[in-house]
Amino acid sequence: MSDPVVSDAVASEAAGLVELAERIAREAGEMLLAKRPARPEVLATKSSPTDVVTALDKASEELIRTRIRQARPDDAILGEEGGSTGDGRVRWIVDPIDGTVNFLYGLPEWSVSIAVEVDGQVVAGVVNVVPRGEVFTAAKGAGAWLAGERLRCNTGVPLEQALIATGFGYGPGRRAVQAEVLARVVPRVRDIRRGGSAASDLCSVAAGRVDGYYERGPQDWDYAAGGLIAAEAGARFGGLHGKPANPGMTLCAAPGLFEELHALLAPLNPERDS
Ligand code: LIP
Repeated sequence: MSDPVVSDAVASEAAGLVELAERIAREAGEMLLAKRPARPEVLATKSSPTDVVTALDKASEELIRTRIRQARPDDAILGEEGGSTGDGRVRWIVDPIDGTVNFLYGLPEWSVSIAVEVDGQVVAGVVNVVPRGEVFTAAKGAGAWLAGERLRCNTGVPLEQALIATGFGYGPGRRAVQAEVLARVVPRVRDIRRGGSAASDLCSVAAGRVDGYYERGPQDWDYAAGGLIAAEAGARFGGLHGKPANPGMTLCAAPGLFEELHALLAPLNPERDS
């Protein structure tokens, strides 16, 4: 549930940033579709043997960084593969391929995610779910959109009727705790969906394709754009105990369901890895 009141200055800056981010996300998506081999190779692993990176993750981020530098050389950039560069009041938060394991296996649930922060506030978000040809966008105070349609999340859904998306990390300890938490969640909701891309899951909340989402572990680059898109579609997006969304835990659902999901999760102490 985004704070509807944004100054005209922020609104017009956000509109320009969304347009640029969308152009860049579409170009990166086209490059990935054109260059993805039948079975991409694993270039390296990161936090665990199953946390993989491909050459195209890096190529996508390099293309995105180049386009940002060409258009706005003074801006800062945080990217999943290249880390933090520059320091300006405007910061781009980039996931060149969110859902890399899906990309590796050829499952149609991966996305290019670009968010833009101004003075510490995310004001623009674009998630290009490339295999589906769907580009979700949002500008702060101006709503969330898909193919010219304004998005609204599902409201008035009680927990026991709710379809909930979630995900699992790359480390066995964290996965064991997430399975423990899931075992307590499953009997209390309609059903669970495991898409594999936090950015795309949050867009599914915005589009009413699921009623809610929660996950421990995704980083800024996984949820910044999707979180704004869901919030601009009327959902509440945050962490546990009043915190903003953070790698410790991210929750997203319409007001009412957000609180019910929080009441279910918080007592399970899910922000742990053993
Ligand atoms: C992915 C997240 C997803 C999570 C995966 C992975 P990546 O990001 O978007 O929600 O469940 O474990 O972290 O690694 O593909 O950028």
